[in-house]
Amino acid sequence: MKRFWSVFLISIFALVVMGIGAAQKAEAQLTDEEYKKANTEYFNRCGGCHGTLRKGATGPALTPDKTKAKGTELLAKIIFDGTPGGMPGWGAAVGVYTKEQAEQLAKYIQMEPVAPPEFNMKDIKATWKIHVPVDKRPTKPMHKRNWENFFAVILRDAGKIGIIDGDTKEIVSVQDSGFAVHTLRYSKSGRYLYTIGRDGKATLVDLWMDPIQTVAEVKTGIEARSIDSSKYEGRKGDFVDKLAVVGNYWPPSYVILNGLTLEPLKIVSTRSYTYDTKEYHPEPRVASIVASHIDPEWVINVKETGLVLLVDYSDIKNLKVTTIESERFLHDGGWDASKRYFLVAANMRDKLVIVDTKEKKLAAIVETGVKPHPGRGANFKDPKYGPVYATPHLGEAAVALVGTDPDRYPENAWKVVRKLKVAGDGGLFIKTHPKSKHLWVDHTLSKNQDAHRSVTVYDIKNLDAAPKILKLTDRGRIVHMEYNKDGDELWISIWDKQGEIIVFDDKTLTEKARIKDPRLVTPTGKFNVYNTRHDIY
Ligand code: DHE
Repeated sequence: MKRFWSVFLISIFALVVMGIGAAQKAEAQLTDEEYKKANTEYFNRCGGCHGTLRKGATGPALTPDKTKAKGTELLAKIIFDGTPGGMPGWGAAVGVYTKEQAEQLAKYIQMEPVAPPEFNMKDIKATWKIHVPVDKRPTKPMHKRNWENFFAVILRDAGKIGIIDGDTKEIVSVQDSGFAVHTLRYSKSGRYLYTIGRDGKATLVDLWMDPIQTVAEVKTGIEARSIDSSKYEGRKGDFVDKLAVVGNYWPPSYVILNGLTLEPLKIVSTRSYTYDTKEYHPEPRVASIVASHIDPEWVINVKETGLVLLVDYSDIKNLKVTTIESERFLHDGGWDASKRYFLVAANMRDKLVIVDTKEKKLAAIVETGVKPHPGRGANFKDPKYGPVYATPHLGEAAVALVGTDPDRYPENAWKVVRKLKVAGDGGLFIKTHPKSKHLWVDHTLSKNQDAHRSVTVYDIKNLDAAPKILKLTDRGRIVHMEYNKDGDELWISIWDKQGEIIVFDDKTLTEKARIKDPRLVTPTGKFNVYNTRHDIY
């Protein structure tokens, strides 16, 4: 009799669950196949802005209580055409969805969100592979190339990284990586390249080997965006190439790795409470990470809670973390020229947060404009206002210059001292170099085709003069700039299925070369070994 009741209750429970599932599907009218596809697309393209749990971040929440009120037709139109608030038109502008696919996603986001599974140490360890053990690696460079002037280029949709010799402009090597790699960093010595895919797969590439090889890999989570190495030298060089850290979007955490093997050493969850309203947040994602040069420390920015973590890696068993309350929606950022202050965008709050890593506290928060997006930003000396840090904006056609020298220019420190007009909104990246007199700005996500195919270039010595607008392509979008080691060439990507890299003579602003190769599939970020390793931007 007891057995009868348990079977009966389990059957009722199963019927209820199946009923809910069927009701959801019926309501949303998606076949199993369509649901699977929409689910994958959501995590690949939408989760970054709207959150893995659809609770919102850079983009608004997409929970059924919000989406059902809008209905399939309007949601599909938004997905296809984009919004003035900065969401790209995934059909009309970016061209990755048909109207039918936009409609399927519109139906999907009206259904209850499903949380992806957790990913514990056992799961991480199961993905860890050493391809070339440390003792089988060379102790000096095995080729004659000027490896400090290599550029590692993200070949986004190919799931690969291209290594280009900055002197000869040859593609020296193409290495497999995670899915749609997001950002790259180097080890302190510069010989190792760290890559991180959106799928949480990190790889380690040894630039000294001939041929260049991926020597280790590990998947630290299900979604990730950031990685960095231990850049503090220590008294005896104890931290050189020793550790790395990955910032996960899902599960919300950071994972500390052995810098030479990528062996996973420690996972730290970032689930906690928002800094202001003290509400529990189940998905506070790790956005940018930078490594300090003055302390054994990473600056780890937690998006949804608005907390900046200064993580001391000198003793990871007894981890010391300074938790700084700042502003919500922390995203991307970089050092000021002195590398004491870290500036990070709280993009949905239109602000830059400035952290003093020497005093280990918040220095200031400054409003700069609609959705600042600095990438790692750009540092130079404004002829009138002294040292400044510059950021473009996603939501307005302007660059803000913020004073960064509280000792010599206290009246300008942490204030917007100038705003420079650029050719479009949708700005993602900005770049200059200590040896250059130019400031380059892209407008990659502008809806205006002329703008997203151009760059704005200012003369730093004469910021009152009108900038030059250079139209560079008739297809794709212009994205991300990087200098060579000597600071006399500027490299820029044409982000297209068959992409190109344009090399400018930075002095004359004339084109020096166009790197074209069938392997240059959707090139996005480019990272010069010397400049990235020393945080020169
Ligand atoms: Fe990025 C940096 C997150 C969309 C290209 N991007 C970053 C960083 C974060 C981030 C947190 C800072 C990493 C660091 O410094 O440690 N990016 C996100 C997103 O969440 C978002 C909005 C949506 C998503 O789903 O990923 C997003 N990013 C994009 C793009 O669409 C871009 C243009 C192309 C792509 O890869 O899809 C893009 N993001 C980049 C690049 C950097 C970056 C090239 C590194 C710039 C640098 O110079 O450091």
